[in-house]
Amino acid sequence: MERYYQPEIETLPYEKIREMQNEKIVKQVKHVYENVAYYRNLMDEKGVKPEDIKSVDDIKKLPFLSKADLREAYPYGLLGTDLKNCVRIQSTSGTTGKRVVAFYTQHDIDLWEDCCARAIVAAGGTNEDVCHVCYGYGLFTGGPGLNGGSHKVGCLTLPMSSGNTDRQIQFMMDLGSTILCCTPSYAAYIGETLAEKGYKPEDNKLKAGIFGAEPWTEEMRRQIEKSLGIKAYDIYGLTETSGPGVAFECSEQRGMHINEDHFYAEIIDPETGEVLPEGEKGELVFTSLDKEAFPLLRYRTRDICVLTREKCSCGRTHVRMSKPMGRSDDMLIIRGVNVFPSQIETVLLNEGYTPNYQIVVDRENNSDTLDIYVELSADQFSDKMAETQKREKVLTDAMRAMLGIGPKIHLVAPKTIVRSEGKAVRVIDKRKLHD
Ligand code: DLL
Repeated sequence: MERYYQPEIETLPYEKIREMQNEKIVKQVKHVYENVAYYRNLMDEKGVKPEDIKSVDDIKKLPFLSKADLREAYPYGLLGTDLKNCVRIQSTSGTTGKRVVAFYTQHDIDLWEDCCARAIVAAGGTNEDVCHVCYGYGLFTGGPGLNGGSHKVGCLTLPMSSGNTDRQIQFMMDLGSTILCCTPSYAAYIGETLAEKGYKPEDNKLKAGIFGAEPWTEEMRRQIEKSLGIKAYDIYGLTETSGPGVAFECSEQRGMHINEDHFYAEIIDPETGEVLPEGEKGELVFTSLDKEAFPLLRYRTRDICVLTREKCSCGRTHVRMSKPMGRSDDMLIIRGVNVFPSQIETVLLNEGYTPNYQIVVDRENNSDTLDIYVELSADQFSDKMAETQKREKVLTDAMRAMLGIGPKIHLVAPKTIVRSEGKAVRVIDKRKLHD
């Protein structure tokens, strides 16, 4: 039996969701126009007044916001309410340029935690669960978001934060964690470490994992599910819209339901900005319908995906987004060919390798180079040169078939690629350093 955290909203017929969105958007645009000078200027420049927005169909008249706007308006320029009404900030994990700082009123935190609670219940969570949160706590939204959602569901919450894998495992085994929340790359690392310590998948009490914050493939999902003996659910979100829980997977595991009562989603052509019809691939754009402190309208996420309104067997009526196929700015253009790191991950896992790899792109003699470092497991490792060369050749051919270009494969010894405790850094693009 499918369970919901807020069944009256999660299974609301689409027409009713639409009515709710229409009411909220009128109020929200007025709120932003009156309180956020930065956005008011953008609307004035475009000649749009709050009265022009009568329903979500009119959202397309509004100007976009991008990361560049957030930088320009940093830190307070997009604040939608008096600072005295704000109770929290969170910030992006970005390492370059100015970080994004998002503000929250108590109302904003409540709605965000509700979204996370919906995700936990969709993964089978109840007040009998032990929810082990090892997303980072602090400025990153992962830990605080899932922590709040877990409290709302009534789970026993373990606020582990990331790192110290031995301690994670000790608590997990001693306290009988049943739901694991972390990045997929960290989940894979926990699985690997459990196996090294001699535990079998059935030795732990975990039943589900809620993994997101970075791209991961279906092959990675299967690998994690096997190594931990769980069902692995995807969760999506970004600091700019609140954090994790903007969208989450249900038992069907075919796309993530977007919490449409709070976030209106559009797919646009990233080049022209034109809104694309349902089912077409493009850049995901969000309008927050009822956030008070950081009410972004038409925020361009740079995440590329597809939306579908096809009926879902779980009974939820909210639109589903496909797994983001990498950010538009993550896509590598190598010798003129578009390469997504996820394609590389798919080939590696299908060919029986571990998810420990690193992609290095560089430029030599005016031509791009693509090197993929792939770690061998202990049983794959061989000190016979001929055997390693043969493996490298097979993998190079499989990559060429998928990518359209041939990379240089380097098979490296077990435990030589650094493990990630948060978002994994898979790609090093050295061309950016030379430019
Ligand atoms: O990563 C929020 C989050 C925390 C989501 C925990 C899920 C779980 P940011 O650090 O602002 O926020 O990064 C947001 O991460 O635009 C995507 O490119 C990427 N991302 C987030 N979730 C997924 C996912 C958090 N499930 C950026 N699949 C987003 C692929 C994801 N990419």
